[in-house]
Amino acid sequence: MLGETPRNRMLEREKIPVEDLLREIKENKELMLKVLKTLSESTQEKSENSVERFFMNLGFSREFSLLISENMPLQAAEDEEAMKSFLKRYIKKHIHVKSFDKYRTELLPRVVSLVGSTGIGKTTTIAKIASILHLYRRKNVALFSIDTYRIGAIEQLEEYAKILRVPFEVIRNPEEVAPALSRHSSSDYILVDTIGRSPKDSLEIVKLASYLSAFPSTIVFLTLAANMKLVDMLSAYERFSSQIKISGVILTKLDETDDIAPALEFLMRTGIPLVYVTTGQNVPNDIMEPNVEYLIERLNINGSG
Ligand SMILES: Nc1nc2c(ncn2[C@@H]2O[C@H](COP(=O)(O)OP(=O)(O)OP(=O)(O)O)[C@@H](O)[C@H]2O)c(=O)[nH]1
Ligand SMILES: [Mg+2]
Repeated sequence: MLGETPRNRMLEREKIPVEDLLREIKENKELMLKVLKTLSESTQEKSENSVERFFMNLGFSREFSLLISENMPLQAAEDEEAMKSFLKRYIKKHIHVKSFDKYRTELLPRVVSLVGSTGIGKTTTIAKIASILHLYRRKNVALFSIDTYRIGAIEQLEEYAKILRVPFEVIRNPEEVAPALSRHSSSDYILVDTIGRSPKDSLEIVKLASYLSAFPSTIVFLTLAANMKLVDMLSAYERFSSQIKISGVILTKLDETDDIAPALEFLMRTGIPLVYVTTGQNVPNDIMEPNVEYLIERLNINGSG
């Protein structure tokens, strides 16, 4: 007990038990730790967001941008140059390119078919590939057209066949495949164009699959246009590959878009090899074997800053 001075009386009144004091200190400490934790989380989130945003600004989806960000080492997030070189390495690692010649079949002639949505550039691309094989590489090529609708929409390929002076066949039902093949058994390549209406029509794809399975062996390439939306590319791949084994992708109309991120994202997400890209309407010039460096250049990473 303190002596009875006014000051001591005041201190006596304010006297706080030690336990209370300790509890208060503990509570303050916990509060401080909480504040610090929130502060550090929000700084981290902010930097994650800006990394994610960087990839989204290049045209990748939010989901994929997040995936790339998560795969990026922390040091790379520190400056934009490091992010750019990480992205280039990531694309090079995840996009597979396979040249047309690397697709081999046990049986000859080698049969290659193109499938894909309407108006995507299948017939034009077949004509380009036929020109490369026939005119430049002196291969024997025959062109087949699978006409699932018997609507006679075959003139375009027939015209190309005439120009190239290569044989042309129309397959109007699966039973016609075997005799047509035997008529062209001495060919090196048979390129098969497919005609359909809406690829959204799953019956149409089933029907197409029944024609393609009448070939003892065929390599099927899915044709997609670079200006398609990612969701449409993914759904075309899903729908076609549910019925038909897809061995690679041909990306058309690269000249028609400045935004090639969806196409690159499609290739990285599916892991399916890219066989050719086409860059215009001219037959046979506007086609090239894909070069990932060129695709990265087209992504315009350096101009995005
Ligand atoms: N800009 C551009 N146009 C292309 C390219 N490839 C094809 N086209 C054009 O796209 C249009 C459709 O091409 P087609 O080859 O007829 O397409 P398809 O897939 O055979 O179409 P359907 O047989 O109707 O399903 C034509 O006008 C072609 O000239 C390309 O790489 N770039
Ligand atoms: Mg066509």
